[in-house]
Amino acid sequence: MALLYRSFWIDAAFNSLLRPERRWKYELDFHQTVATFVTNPFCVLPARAPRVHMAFSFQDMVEEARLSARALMDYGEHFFNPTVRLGVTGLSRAGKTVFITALIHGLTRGGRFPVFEAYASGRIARAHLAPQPDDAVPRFAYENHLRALIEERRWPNSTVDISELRLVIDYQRQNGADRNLTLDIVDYPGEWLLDLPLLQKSYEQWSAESLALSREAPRAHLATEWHAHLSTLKGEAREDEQATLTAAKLFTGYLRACRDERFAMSLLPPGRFLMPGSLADTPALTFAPLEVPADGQAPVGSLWAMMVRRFEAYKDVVVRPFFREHFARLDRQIVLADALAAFNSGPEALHDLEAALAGILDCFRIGRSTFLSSLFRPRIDRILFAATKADHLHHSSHDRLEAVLRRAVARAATRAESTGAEIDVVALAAVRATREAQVAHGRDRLPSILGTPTAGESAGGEFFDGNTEVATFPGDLPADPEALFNGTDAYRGLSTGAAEKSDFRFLRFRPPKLERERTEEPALPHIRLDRALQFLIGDKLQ
Ligand SMILES: Nc1nc2c(ncn2[C@@H]2O[C@H](COP(=O)(O)OP(=O)(O)O)[C@@H](O)[C@H]2O)c(=O)[nH]1
Ligand SMILES: [Mg+2]
Repeated sequence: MALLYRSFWIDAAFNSLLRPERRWKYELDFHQTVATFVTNPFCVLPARAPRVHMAFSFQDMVEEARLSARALMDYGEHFFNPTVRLGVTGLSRAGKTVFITALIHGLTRGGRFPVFEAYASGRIARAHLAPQPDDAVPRFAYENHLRALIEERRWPNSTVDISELRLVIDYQRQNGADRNLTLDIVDYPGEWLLDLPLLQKSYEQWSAESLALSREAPRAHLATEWHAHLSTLKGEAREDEQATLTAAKLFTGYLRACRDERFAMSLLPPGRFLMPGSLADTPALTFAPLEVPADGQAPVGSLWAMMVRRFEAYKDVVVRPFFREHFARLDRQIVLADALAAFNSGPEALHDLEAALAGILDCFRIGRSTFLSSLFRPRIDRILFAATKADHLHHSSHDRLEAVLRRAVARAATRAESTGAEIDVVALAAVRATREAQVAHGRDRLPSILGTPTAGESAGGEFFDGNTEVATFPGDLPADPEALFNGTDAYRGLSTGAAEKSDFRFLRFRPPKLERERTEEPALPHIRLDRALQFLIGDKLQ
């Protein structure tokens, strides 16, 4: 049975709730949104792709030598100063910047973390920022992000590069001894992580997989223009810069369209095509798939050979340095996922998210199987998957959101058992933008959330000004996550409607209004951020 969920808006003090014309502005049928999986639209996932182990090449030997030098340097530093490198990743807009800002603010300014044991029991004397340690990595702009959140009540500007910040935690061990723990927090785009599987693929394999994926719904529709151009290309033809430029441009356009909010696809390698930074327009970012035999050999001087060369350059210039300089040095990892955006978009986006999470988990295995010595292995021994923005749901649904993510990660996690890492799942909101209330409707009491939609948001034809508080009844997630993955109702999500008619199931709320008590900086409210902290660093503070 489909349940009707409705939202309606109120003035600041609930008054207009009582005015009948303001009620039931629009309907949300969340139940249908999520119980919609008809088929499995995936036939080509990174996790299922044939696993080719690279021959141990000269390239690998050079790479190992570099890694070992790096590892020794890190070890020396670690010896005098126990350090945990915490990787924070997730696709663009997953909530990395907000998560790190809230985490640092909470630890340095007295946040409420009852489940973070060392903190709650008073063993943490203080936490403070220290100079950013890596000379070539931008510093995480904590102060700017915090000012945006607290003083301007707006979300921080989006960032597309890696950044890093060092936090030192002075604490007392359980046996009473005073210690300090250095926590290096590294914020890097999840898109880069999804590039790691390319290290194990040939150009021909990558081409075949990308093409197969682009022929699935809803991608096929978005790829029409690129496919039309592709059909004019012959891999054996002479190399041709202009044809390559056009192919790369159309291919990038297709990737960008997939990432659009309405489709919310997650699996879009090569990641740097969508965030090129200083590499924009370089040959390493100017290539595209071709229709060539997966086990074939490119003729010398051909278009195909040119694509192969550039694909290999992408690995050399982009993927390997990321692996060596960043990924291989992490100790702990949190992977943030905006599962609600995927629900919002429809079933394909959820399956895509599942595939992307599988791809991410594969990275940890790839690291282990590719490089031989234990010195060079990624040392990550705990991975936390977190569904962000849980404040869009009533607390009665938080466990269910967690269950959905757990279900999405489960398959990949069983395959990835050999990673040797402990894996957990949490639904959290790093910054809680909503409050909860029971709103009476006739005899029913609806578990609702209250928040201020950002200016320009609309629902049911109503546009919000950024100052009006709204009560919405976001609906429940299904009690059994299986219903979500095997459901037969055919809700198609945002991806089927025209962009301007999109029925967003979740409003964007402004960050919360905080009351300053005397001069003290107020703590940012959160949901389960302390549980994440306990899992990620709790054991290092014993
Ligand atoms: N309500 C709510 N929104 C959030 C939260 N975290 C992130 N967001 C929203 O998600 C957007 C992207 O977050 P951001 O941290 O910039 O993502 P990043 O690209 O992964 O760094 C923000 O602009 C907010 O609109 C949260 O805890 N609660
Ligand atoms: Mg960011």
